[in-house]
Amino acid sequence: PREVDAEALRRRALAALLTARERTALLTDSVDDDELTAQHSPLMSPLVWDLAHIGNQEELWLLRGVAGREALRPEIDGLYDAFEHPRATRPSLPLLPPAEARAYAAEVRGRALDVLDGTALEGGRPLVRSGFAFGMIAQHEQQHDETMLITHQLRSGPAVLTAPVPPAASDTADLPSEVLVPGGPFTMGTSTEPWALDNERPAHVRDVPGFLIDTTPVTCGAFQEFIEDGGYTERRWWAPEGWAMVREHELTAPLFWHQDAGQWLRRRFGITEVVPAGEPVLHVSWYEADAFARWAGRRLPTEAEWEKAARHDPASGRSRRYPWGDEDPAPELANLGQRHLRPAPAGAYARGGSPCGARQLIGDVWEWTSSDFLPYPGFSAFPYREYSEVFFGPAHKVLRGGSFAVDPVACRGTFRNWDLPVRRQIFSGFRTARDA
Ligand code: AVJ
Ligand code: FE
Repeated sequence: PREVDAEALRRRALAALLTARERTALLTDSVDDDELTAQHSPLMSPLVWDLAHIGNQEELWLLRGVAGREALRPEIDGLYDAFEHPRATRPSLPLLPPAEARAYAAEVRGRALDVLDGTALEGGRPLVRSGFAFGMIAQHEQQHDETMLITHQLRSGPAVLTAPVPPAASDTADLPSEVLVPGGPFTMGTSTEPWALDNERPAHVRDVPGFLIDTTPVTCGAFQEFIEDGGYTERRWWAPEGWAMVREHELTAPLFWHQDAGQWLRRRFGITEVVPAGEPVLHVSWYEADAFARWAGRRLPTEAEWEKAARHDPASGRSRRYPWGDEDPAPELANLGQRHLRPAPAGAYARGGSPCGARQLIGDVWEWTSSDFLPYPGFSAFPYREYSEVFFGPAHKVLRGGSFAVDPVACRGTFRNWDLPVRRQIFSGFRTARDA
């Protein structure tokens, strides 16, 4: 059985790497070289930077770090170091042109697959045990694929990406607007998920007092009520920094929305459409989510509340890998993997619901929580401080659950994302909560 397990691990790692590269190819082959090297927003890198950065991280972390191979192109390391060059400055760097960036990423990948072939994944060094290093590389690439999809959303010009519409809401007749999660301890984080990143570890018990949480993410329709009730013009709903942001940038609605003849429209991957009232709201900052919640007489859930709603099974007392159980995500359970280029309507994915009755905790939109990004008790940076540790602190807020744009390999009940509270180009939404 040990050999079978090792073979299964290898297949899983290989599949994750291939899936990621297919997505990267789609996102970078769907625009011409001019668009690959252009900067579509000062918030984002040129797509060609992401492409070579994916290859460079794979070279640094896997080829040099794990396999001890000699550097392929050490002279480009600095160009693709995210800490050395802020995004806004990347277009002015002497980046590899598109053909070279593609060839470099492909060369690195060929060698990485050789390393995968020749490495024992069972037992062994912590870095390669259960294929962790390969899983981490696949997750890193998929995270950049989500970043590149954000760049696609920010680019102007006609649509180049298409996807089928997501499933409709179902079995919503008796769906309550909020569900109760009774107070008591639950297990947060994981010590067993093989590809969990350092910030998700270790598993630890948290006592969470009872609370109620929205059954689904907050919809565009609900957010329009906030707007129409003067949400963006009344200081009392806003955190001071949020109010300053509203005033400075004259915000009146989520990013990509505009009004025409009294109707709210939005731009989504190159098309303009009526804002769909029943769909989870997207492209809101933490400050907008926080203000909406205050206006609604509610609050954002804490990160621990979110995870308890998503994972705690009161029948067994244990925490599930996902809201629906321990099985990996599938198309009927959650909207992930860029299969659809938008969230599904609130109330979709009845089969993906959690034990407390909440839906769409995984997939559709990243959900802002009220919590700062902080280490769990017993945290230790692995394998590099730069993945999570340098971002801990009050500057970053935690987002949970993953969006339609994130691949299943980089999304699970314990997965933690973080960003600045002003960010709204990301695929972010939220749900609200209140004390029981
Ligand atoms: C976890 C999404 C915040 O994009 O900055 C990519 C992921 N880390 N390359 C980011 C990441 C290094 C990270 N987030
Ligand atoms: Fe990166």
